[in-house]
Amino acid sequence: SPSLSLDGATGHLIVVSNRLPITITKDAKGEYHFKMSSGGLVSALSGCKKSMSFTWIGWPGFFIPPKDRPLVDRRLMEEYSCQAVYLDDDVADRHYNGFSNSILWPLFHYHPGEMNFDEENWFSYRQANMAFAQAIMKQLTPGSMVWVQDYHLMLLPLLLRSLNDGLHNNVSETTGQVIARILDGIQVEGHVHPKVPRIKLGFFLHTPFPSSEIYRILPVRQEILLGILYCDLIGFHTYDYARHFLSSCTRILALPTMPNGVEFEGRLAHVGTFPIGIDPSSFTQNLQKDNVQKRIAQLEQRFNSVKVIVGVDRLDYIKGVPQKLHALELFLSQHPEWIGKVVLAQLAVPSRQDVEEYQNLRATVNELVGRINGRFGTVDFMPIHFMHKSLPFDELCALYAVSDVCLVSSTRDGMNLVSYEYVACQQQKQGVMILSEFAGAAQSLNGSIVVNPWDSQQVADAIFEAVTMDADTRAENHRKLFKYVTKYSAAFWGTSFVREMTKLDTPEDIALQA
Ligand code: GDG
Repeated sequence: SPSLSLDGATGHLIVVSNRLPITITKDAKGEYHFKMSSGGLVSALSGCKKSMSFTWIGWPGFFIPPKDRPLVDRRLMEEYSCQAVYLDDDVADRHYNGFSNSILWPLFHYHPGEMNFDEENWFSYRQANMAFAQAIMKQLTPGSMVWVQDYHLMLLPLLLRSLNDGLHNNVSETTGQVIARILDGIQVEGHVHPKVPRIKLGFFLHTPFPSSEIYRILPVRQEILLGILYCDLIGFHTYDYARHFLSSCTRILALPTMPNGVEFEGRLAHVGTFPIGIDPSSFTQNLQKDNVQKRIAQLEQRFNSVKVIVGVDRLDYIKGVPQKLHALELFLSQHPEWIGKVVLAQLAVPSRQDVEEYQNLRATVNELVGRINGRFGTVDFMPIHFMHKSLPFDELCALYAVSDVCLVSSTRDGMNLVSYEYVACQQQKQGVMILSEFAGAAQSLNGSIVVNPWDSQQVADAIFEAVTMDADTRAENHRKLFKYVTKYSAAFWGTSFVREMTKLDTPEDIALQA
C-alpha cells in the first residue's frame, strides 16, 4: 500500500471520510462508472495528494449489491487507492440524512431549531461508525496513521480503539457508562481483522465547533465528545472552534484542559488549529487553458457594461443566501443609479434535497429571486442570474475570473473555500472579496471587506464600497489575499496535520515510558 514520506517519517496513512471522493454510477447495462467528485473536502484532500499518498476509505454513496462488490473493490483500489464501506440503505440514510445532517450539522452551525433528535437515527449513526471501524481494520498495518474527517464520523476513533486496542479496563465510572451507551445494541458484523500495534488516530472537523452553550443542547453530548477524545490529535479550522471544544470538555465531562489538549484517561488528546486551504495551482493553471480563456473573453463581452458580483454556494441554510439577496435589494433601492449596472451571478448548487429544511430554503430563495428580479428587472436587464445547478469546473473558473466582486454571506461556515478560490482566479482583475465574519475564512483572509450578514445595511454599504473601489486599493488588497491563499494551501494544511500527528507518541509509547 502507498506510504507517506514527510521529512523522513514513514508510515501508512489512511484517510477516512463519509463519502469516497469518487462518484460511482451504474448504467442500464449494469456496468459501473467511476469519476472524481467535487466539494470542499475533496478539493482540499486532492490538493494533499500532490504531496503525500494515502488510502482513502469511505461510503460509495448508494447501495451496491454484495455480488458486485469484489469488482467495485478491485477498481477502487487499483485506480484510486480507495476502499468502500458498504452500508444498508436504511442505515446509510439515517446516519447521513437523519443524524449527521439533521442533528449535528444544524447544531454545529447554531441552528438548534432545525435539530430533530431521534433514537433510531442515533442508533444508525453508531452502527455506521462501527461499520467504518471494521473496514479500517482491514487496512491497518503496524504504525498506521488513521486520519478521520468530519462530523459524520465522530464516534469512529473510540470504536476503532475498541476493536484494535481495547478500551482501558480501569476507566472512570462516567467514561465507562458513556462507552456502554455508545456500544449498546450495535453489532460487529462478520470477521474482525487481527489487531495491530502502534496505530495513531487523528480527527479533523470541517464545520465550526459551536460555543459550549449551544453544544450542550445535544442529547448525546457526552458520547460525541468521548468519541473523538480517543484520538492523538484533534484539529479545527480556527482557534475559536478549538477553544469551544475545550470548554465543552471541561463543562460537560469535567475534564482538565490546557490550551493544547485535554487530559483524558491518563493521556493528552492534543488539540490544534489547522486552517484548511485550496490547491491554488489547479485554478491558476486551469485559467490558462484555451477554452477557458475563450469563455472568459465571451463572458467579458456579455457583461462589458456591468459589474458582476459572484456568489457560489451549496444551497444550504448556513450560506446565508436569503441574507445576501436582502442586502442586494437594499443596495439597489438605495442606489437606483446602479440599477442596470450591477448583476449578481448566484450559483446555488443543489444539496441534501432529502432533508426538509433544504426544501423550505429552496422555496424561500426562489421567491426572493423572483421578487427582486420582478422589482428591478426590465426587458433587457435582470439583476440576478440565478442558477440552481452545479457548473463544470472550467465554467466555474471563468465565472470567478470575470467577476468584479465575490460575496460570501454565510451565517456560519467552518472555513469557506469559495472565498479562497475567487482570490486564486483574480490575478488579472483584482476584484473585491466581501466576506461574512461568521465564516472561518474571515480570520485569515486579511484584505477582504468583513461584514455581518444579518446587518443588511452594512452589506449593502460593502457592495457600494466594492463596486466603487479604486484600482490601487483593489490591487493592494488582492496582493495580500493572493499571498495568503498560495502559501496556506490544502497541501500545507494536510502535511501540517500529518506531520504533527507523526511527532506524537502512540499510547503504547506512553505506556512504555510510564
Ligand atoms: C465544508 C464546510 C469548509 C461549488 N459549486 C460548484 C463547485 N463547488 C465547489 C467549490 C468549493 C466547494 O464546492 C465548496 O466548498 P466550501 O468550503 O465553500 O463549502 P462546503 O461544501 O460547505 O464545505 C466549509 C469545507 O468543508 C472544507 O473544510 O470550508 O466551511 O462547510 O471547492 O468550488 N465545484 C464545481 N461546480 C460547482 O457548481 N465544479
